[in-house]
Amino acid sequence: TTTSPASNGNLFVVSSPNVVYTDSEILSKYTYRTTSVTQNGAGKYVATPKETVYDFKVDRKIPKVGMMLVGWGGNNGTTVTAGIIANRRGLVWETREGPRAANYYGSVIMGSTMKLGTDPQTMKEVNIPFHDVLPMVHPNDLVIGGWDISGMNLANAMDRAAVLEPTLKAQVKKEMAQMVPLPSIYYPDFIAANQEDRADNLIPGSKASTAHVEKIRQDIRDFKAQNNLDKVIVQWTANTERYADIIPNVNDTAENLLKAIEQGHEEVSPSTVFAVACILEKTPFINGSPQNTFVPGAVELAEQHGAFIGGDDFKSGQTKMKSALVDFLISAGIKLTSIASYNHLGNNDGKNLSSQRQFRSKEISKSNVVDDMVEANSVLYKKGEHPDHTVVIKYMPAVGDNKRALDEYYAEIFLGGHQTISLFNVCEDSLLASPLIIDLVLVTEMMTRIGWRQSSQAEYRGFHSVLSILSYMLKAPLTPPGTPVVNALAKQRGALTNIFRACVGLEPESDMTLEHKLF
Ligand code: NAI
Ligand code: DG6
Repeated sequence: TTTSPASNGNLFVVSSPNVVYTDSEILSKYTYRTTSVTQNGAGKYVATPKETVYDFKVDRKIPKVGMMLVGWGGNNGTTVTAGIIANRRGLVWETREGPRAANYYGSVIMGSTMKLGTDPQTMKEVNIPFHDVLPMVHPNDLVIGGWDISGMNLANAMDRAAVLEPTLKAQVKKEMAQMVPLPSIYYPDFIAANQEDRADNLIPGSKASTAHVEKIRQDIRDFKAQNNLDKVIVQWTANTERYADIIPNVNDTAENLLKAIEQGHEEVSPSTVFAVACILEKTPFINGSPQNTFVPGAVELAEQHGAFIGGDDFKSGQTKMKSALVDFLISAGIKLTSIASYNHLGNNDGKNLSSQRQFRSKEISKSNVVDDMVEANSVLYKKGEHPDHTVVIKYMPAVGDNKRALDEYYAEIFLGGHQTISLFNVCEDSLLASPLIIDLVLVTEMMTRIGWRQSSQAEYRGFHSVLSILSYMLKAPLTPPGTPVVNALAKQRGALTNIFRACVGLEPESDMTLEHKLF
């Protein structure tokens, strides 16, 4: 059973001596159980169960939140804006297949459920909407704004994107025509030359500067004040940039990065300037594109300021399938030997990616997504052994946002046999990416209201600046320095689900169902 939706954390209470509800907070005591593994003198693993007790504190007051998008006038920016307006107003529109109503399909927070537990009478699972596990912001309440190097208003930009049905566009057009992106920073060397003709809404200056950082900080403050917001989350959904070179004394430390910006160093990208501005403004910043926005100096700066950052690259269709399918194959004991991933698309993202240096950023983020699963299986793969993996992206204007993704997975099965799986995935790219933009904002915002401490400590603190909990929505998850990257989709969802559960004192989701097996 799935209970009825949206009640902002009031759908259930946890009845436990470890959980206390006050008017303003949920306080829980949670025992985190792990297994510590060492090797003894004889080379044998020794596995020791370990327990750590944490206190979690969740602020129950749902704030008024602003979502500022860099690249607001693009396909994702206009689509997510129209989508939120459509949901807020409960719009219904005609299509050739009949009426369609606004929904949040594709959002794990708004569209999926979590098992709360089992009803002892019926022995059936009780599932609740993910959005109801903690007191979360509702996307309908987000105030939206942002920047774009194209000054087109959002209604015209939505037409340019050519994603939505005309009957839906007609209903949101008036509101979106009032929305005009703020001017942005444009350093032409970082995105494809073929983007130049849309760059008509610019903050003067073509390389990084302290003035640019300060202007963006001021924009955030103004947006917050004008809309009476408690907080703002900024997200990069602008063009994919080329990688920035990592240069000693330039972007390797926080101090050097700030100095490089002050001196107008040409290797500091627009997305890094946005990240730095947000970090200094203590505003969470998420990178939805693949480039290395978070150069080491930016990560260090975020840590120094206790500001949240997350990235990289929205994981929408092909890669989401890959991180689920490869997990399935390898954990089924099947030896994946190659992946050929091809896709073509005709939107402006595809146009930008037709340039080699921007394609290279995307190739990197699409290629590294199976590493952890391969490395974890020493039965199938020798140390350092890897499946072959090729990624091809072609620009095909005619198909617009309707991306075609073809994948061939080739695997070795029992006694030298072969299994070939071919996938043909067609979807409107921006309709898959938009719900991820929403999830990233909702989860990030939630993380700003969660504190933790070990039971012996007096003060609560926040999670690490690098929000690896966002991994489920991202192709190349950024993790705190020195910590492993998890790409396997089920593990990523498990982390998200179980951290939320811990905050209300619930055990991790367990599929043992001993209650159905031992009676
Ligand atoms: P788009 O090309 O339609 O939109 C990007 C927007 O960014 C454009 O309006 C452009 O004018 C603007 N822009 C470029 N540089 C800027 C800057 N410095 N400051 C402000 N605005 C700037 O692209 P789309 O389809 O919206 O995708 C956006 C990003 O998200 C791309 O990097 C893409 O690779 C990434 N992405 C998209 C996915 C999808 O499914 N649509 C999935 C994964 C990642
Ligand atoms: C073509 O690869 C364009 C890209 O921007 C992708 O559409 C986007 O990164 C989504 O990729 P995926 O692999 O998550 O579907």
